[in-house]
Amino acid sequence: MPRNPRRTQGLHAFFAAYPDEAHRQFFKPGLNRRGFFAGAGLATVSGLLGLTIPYYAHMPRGLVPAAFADEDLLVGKDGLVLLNDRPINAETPAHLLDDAVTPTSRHFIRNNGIPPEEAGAGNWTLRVDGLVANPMTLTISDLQQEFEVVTMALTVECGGNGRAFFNPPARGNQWTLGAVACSAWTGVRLADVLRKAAPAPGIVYTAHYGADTHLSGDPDRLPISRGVPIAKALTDNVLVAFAMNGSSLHRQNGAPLRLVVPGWPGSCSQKWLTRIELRDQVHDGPKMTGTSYRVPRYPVAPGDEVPKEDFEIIERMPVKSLVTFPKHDSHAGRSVEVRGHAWSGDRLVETVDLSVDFGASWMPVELDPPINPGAWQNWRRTVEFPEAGYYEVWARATDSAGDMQPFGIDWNPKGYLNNSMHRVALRVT
Ligand SMILES: Nc1nc2c(c(=O)[nH]1)N[C@H]1C(S)=C(S)[C@@H](COP(=O)(O)O)O[C@H]1N2
Ligand SMILES: [Mo]
Repeated sequence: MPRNPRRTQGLHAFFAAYPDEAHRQFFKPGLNRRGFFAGAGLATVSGLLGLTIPYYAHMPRGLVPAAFADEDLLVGKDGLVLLNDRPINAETPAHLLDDAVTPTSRHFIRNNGIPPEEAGAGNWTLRVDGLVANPMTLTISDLQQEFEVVTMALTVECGGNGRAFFNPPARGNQWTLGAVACSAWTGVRLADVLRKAAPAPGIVYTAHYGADTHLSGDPDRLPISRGVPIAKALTDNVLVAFAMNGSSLHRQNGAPLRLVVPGWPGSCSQKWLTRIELRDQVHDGPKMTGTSYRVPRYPVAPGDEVPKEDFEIIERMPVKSLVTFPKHDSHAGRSVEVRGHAWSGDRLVETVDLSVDFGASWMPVELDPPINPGAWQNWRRTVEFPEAGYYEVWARATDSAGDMQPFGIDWNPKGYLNNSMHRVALRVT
């Protein structure tokens, strides 16, 4: 039993593992006879709040006090909205994604299980095995010494980003817009690592394994283990990354080692990466099969039941854009620089158009090329509003294959791939 749970394992994990003890330690009456906080040096809730808790006896066992609900979980994050605390899932409001390259503090968190304890990079190893002539176990310094180290800004978007807008609703984290980011990742190319392992002929798929644990606590169950077709794995912007925006990875974003597979569902980018296995068949790990990260092969109507065998694995993420300025539902003058980002799986975005008259007319923006392949594209345009009033700014990207963002959602049962247009309300004064 840790004596100071806030230092050793975090409030939430402590409450989950030892609800009675957490309750006893945290909710005992705060002040002793002499007016000091009681608790023999333990951080009681009363002590932390500087207040007694008159109704402490009624606090349900195992419930983390709301005053601390976000604080402990989102250390090192800035302005993220917590969607779930077990596992931790938090998204970034669109206006906080305004930077060309996403700072670590604004990179969303999508966990399927419980991250490993804070791990030093020193002892971490990556095993590369399966159907290879030269299986390897590499430390992070082996990776740094044996392969070229590169830094690239790479877009990672959760397959379920936008799920909150599905109607009928789809189960799962109710992401709105902010399960996407484009941080600068430093690491080595997965292709270089795999080539050194000498894949056997007939390899078709990778399988990725991480050190996080299943919510059930069962050590034999993995929370998630996904893979990608070998051709994707050999693309030269797929990285085994040990740094993010010039520092070590954030603990919740996979420290000390993760994959970054830009343009494909974020689930391909295994965090806390410990092993990559090469296979002569499609991977069948947790969240690869059934309906996970899959969509029907054909368009379906909301509410349709779709047989499991008609689902296919999501590969590239669809064309999409985000307005990061102005902030949704804000006030502005008559002249506004509207800006944001656009991306489309492994394709280029060719145009982004804006409408401020509910789609009656569209105007092109100034659109940058990606700063490297796999980065989102930044765009901007100054918009003049004819008079004061309520407006909506709509943004619509079109990619190199002619795919354009839809106005409405292409509905699917699990709520993936919502790339409908972003609409921002604006009060022009
Ligand atoms: N080991 C492990 N890797 C993982 C996950 C996870 O739960 N465990 N979640 C995946 C999913 S679904 C997404 S969208 C991305 C999110 O990366 P982030 O949390 O760094 O934003 O990580 C992926 N990698
Ligand atoms: Mo995801």
